This record gives sequence, structure tokens and C-alpha cells, in this order.
Amino acid sequence: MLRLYYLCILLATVVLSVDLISCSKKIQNLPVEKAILTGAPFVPPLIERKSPAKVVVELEVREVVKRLADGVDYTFWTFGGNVPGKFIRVREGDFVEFHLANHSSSKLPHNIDLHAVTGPGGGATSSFTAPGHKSQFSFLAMNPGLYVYHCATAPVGMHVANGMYGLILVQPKEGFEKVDREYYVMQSDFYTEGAYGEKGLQPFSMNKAIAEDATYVVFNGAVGALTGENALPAKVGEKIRLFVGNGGPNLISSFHVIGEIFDAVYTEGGMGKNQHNVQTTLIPAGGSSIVEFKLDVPGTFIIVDHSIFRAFSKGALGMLKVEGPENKLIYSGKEVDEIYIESAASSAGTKTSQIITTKTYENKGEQLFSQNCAMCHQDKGQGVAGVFPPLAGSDYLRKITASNDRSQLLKIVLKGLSGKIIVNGKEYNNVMTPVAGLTDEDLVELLNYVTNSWGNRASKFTADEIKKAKARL
Ligand code: HEC
Ligand SMILES: [Cu+2]
Repeated sequence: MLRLYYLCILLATVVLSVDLISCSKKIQNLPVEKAILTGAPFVPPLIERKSPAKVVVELEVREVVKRLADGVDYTFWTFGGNVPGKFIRVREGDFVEFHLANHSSSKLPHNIDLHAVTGPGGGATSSFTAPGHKSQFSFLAMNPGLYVYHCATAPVGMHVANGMYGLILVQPKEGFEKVDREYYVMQSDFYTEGAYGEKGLQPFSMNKAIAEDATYVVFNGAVGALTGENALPAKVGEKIRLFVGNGGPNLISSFHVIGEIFDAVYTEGGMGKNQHNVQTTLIPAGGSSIVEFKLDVPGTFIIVDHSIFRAFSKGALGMLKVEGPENKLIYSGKEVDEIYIESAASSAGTKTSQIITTKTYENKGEQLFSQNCAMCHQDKGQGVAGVFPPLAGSDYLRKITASNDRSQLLKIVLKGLSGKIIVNGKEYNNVMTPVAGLTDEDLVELLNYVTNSWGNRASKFTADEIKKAKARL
């Protein structure tokens, strides 16, 4: 059987070769280069070539066990060893010779469907590759754009759900503007038997995948792949270009960067800046978008899927960390915080049915807490199970206030906190973003309120202590 199969392939190849002779003349004259492939968040360098080339792409499929979240492992099926797959960059008019290898340790055959290919299955039918084998096919990169590629071996949904997708950019032949930094960000959803955060090697849940009930929604293959130390670095004054893909398998992304406006968007990864001043761009499953923006002010800009529970409860949260001088003209930081007394005129027009009860605060500390912390830690500091740890009766907080380095608390507020922590015996593994705009006096009031409310007790912070601690951060 197998022999016959190979004979058929051989025959097909011979027939094809005759056809290829005329076309191969043209290709023979092209310069040959090996494609530079990069792992996310990195992007291969801009192609500055002015004419087509024959570009050889070598991609290896591997089935690997890796971290999906802290304490949570998953058997990912990958293009190149990581999720998302390696970024491929070619130029419009290039002749791409594609080599797909399937590592001998793989348990399954795989193939590749590149949305940049014009041809049946986008290459899938020609690239079906058993473990320990490699396939080759070629295509002409005719249409410039940012394209998703993915495995299309049955059951397709499962191969995609396990991480088999990546991006290929076909640069337009007219050239592509150089920017200061380019990054590769790809969103996708994962379906595990265990709930979000449940420890151990988690099997794929077909039922959840069919119900489109994602357990994880992440950027670049894992919770925290773009936060904390993995945040994307950049500098004030730079122009940034993000190549954003969505591997799905199910969800559509409402891609948003908090505190930025996309100066230009290449909607759905088509080649043309067709949109300007966009807040949130929609990225279909199996689709992409290119966004560009200039960085005017420093700070940590949070990258989210604005279907916001995915960001704060399922992992779809990343960070762009921008360093450089402030520009108070563009963003002032908090300028005024004072008691608001309604004028008689504005109250006069208020119908009784519209009267809103205004909360009165015991003191400044409570007000600051309510404005800066309560949305996550809740108004009595009780937290939200599994997501936001409690501050009321928190042993984690008590350990800090009882230690001789209380500056750790200030650090949490001003620098944020992420990664695994245990509070009152329960594990949290989430991201607290830094709280900005508080003066030293505010910090004294706020920290004294937090450390002396809801049963918490600690000696008072002084302005002097805060000042010294701040200087050491
Ligand atoms: C956007 C949501 C959010 C806001 C706003 C926020 N936090 Fe947090 N905070 C968190 C999360 C999430 C964690 C746990 C981080 C982790 O898992 O590593 C946390 C952890 C903490 C901890 C350590 C754990 C504990 O429970 O003792 C302290 C203390 C804390 N926050 C204080 C504050 C204070 C004070 C403010 C207001 C100035 C604040 N947080 C605002 C989300 C938030
Ligand atoms: Cu596959």
C-alpha cells in the first residue's frame, strides 16, 4: 500500500516537473535566500530588496509541553517550538520554497495552510507530513498583506486549539515604511479540562471548545507572555508597528491598547492604511491587523482584548513599557482632587427621580481607596475569589507591615504586582497594574487607611517614611 502511495507521488512529481520547466527558467534566475524566522514578539527585519527572490522557508513542527499559566502546563502543537508559530516575512513577487518538517517525536501528522497562498488548501494538501518526515511545496507570494497560517489536519479545530498558527507578512513591492520598532503579538483561546488556573498538565477539552467556552484567552501563547519582565519595551518619540494576529480557534478579538490611539490601522491585515485614529480594532479568528502609533508619553500601556473579562480573568493582557521624558502638555497626570460641591443652578434642574445618592467618605484615605483600589479589591477590601486578593485580614499584607521593610507595600501600589502569590492560603496569579497620580500626602492617607481598616492593624506611615521609601524604589 505504502509503496503504491509513494509511486503515485513520484509519478505526480514527474508530470508536474514537465509543467514546471518553463516556469523554472524564470525562477532559476532569481537570487536565493533563506528566510529569517523569528519567535514572538520579534519580527524579521524589513526587506529592503527592490526585486523578487526565491526565498527558502524551513519550518519544523514540534509537539511540546510548556507553561500555559503559572503551575499550568499544556501539550502545545507548534510551528517552530512555540506558540504562536515563527513569523515569516517575504516580499510581494517572491517565489517561496516551503519546507515543512515534522519532528520524529511527534505523535501526529500535520500540515500547513497559509492564507497568503493562492492554491488549494493554501498549501495544506501538499504539505501533509507524518512524524519524522518533511514535505516541500512552492508558491508565488502574489498578494501583499499580513496573513495567518495554521495547521489544517483533521480534526482542524483541535490542531488550531493546540497552538498551530502563526503569521506571514507579504511586504508590498512598492516598499514598506521603516518604523522604530515592530512587534509580533498573536491572540488565541485555549480550552482545558480544568478551570482557569487549575494546576498540572491540563488536557484539551473538546466539549468546551465546541461550546466556545474559553478557559484561557492569551497573547503569545501563555498568561503573562507579555507582562512584567516580558513587557514590550519602547521609548518616547518612537513609532511602533504591531503585527497582530488572531489564531482563534473561536473568539474574535477587540484589540485595544489602553491609553493609546492607533494612528493608523491596516484593517484585517490588508495592505493599506485605511483607517486613522482607531481606539479598538476587530481581529477575526484566522485574521490579522497591523496597527501603528507614535509614543508621546512614558508609562505602562496595557494591551487587552477589550471583551474585558478575557483580559482580567482569562489572561488576555499584555504590556508595552514606554520609557522617556514626561510631556505634561499631552498628559498632565492628576492635577486636581478636591471636594465637589454642586452649584444651586445645577441641582435645580435635577428631577427627583434622577437624584443620585452620593457616598460620603469618613476620611481622605477611604476616598482614595475607593477611587484607586476598590474597583478590584472591593469596597470593604474583601477581594474577588481567585482574581483579586483580599486586603481585609490579608496575611500577605500583614507580613509586609510587620516586617522591617514596609516599602514593599509602596512598591506594590506604585509599581504593580504580578505572578503567583498566596494570600490567606489561596493562590492568586494575576496582574495588578501600577496606580498613578498619587502625591506623597495621598499615599500616607491611603496606606494608613488600608493598613488600619477592616480588622487590619499597623503602625502609621509617615510622610517621611514614604519619601524615603519612594527614593529607594
Ligand atoms: C486593576 C485591579 C487592581 C487595582 C486597581 C489594585 N489592585 Fe492590588 N492587586 C490586584 C491583583 C490582581 C493583585 C494580585 C497580584 C498577583 O497575583 O500577583 C493585587 C495585590 C495586591 C496586594 C498584595 C496581596 C494582598 O491581598 O495583600 C496589595 C497589598 C494590594 N494589591 C494593594 C492595592 C492597593 C492599596 C490598591 C490601590 C492603591 C490596589 N491594590 C489597586 C489588583 C488590583
Ligand atoms: Cu497539526
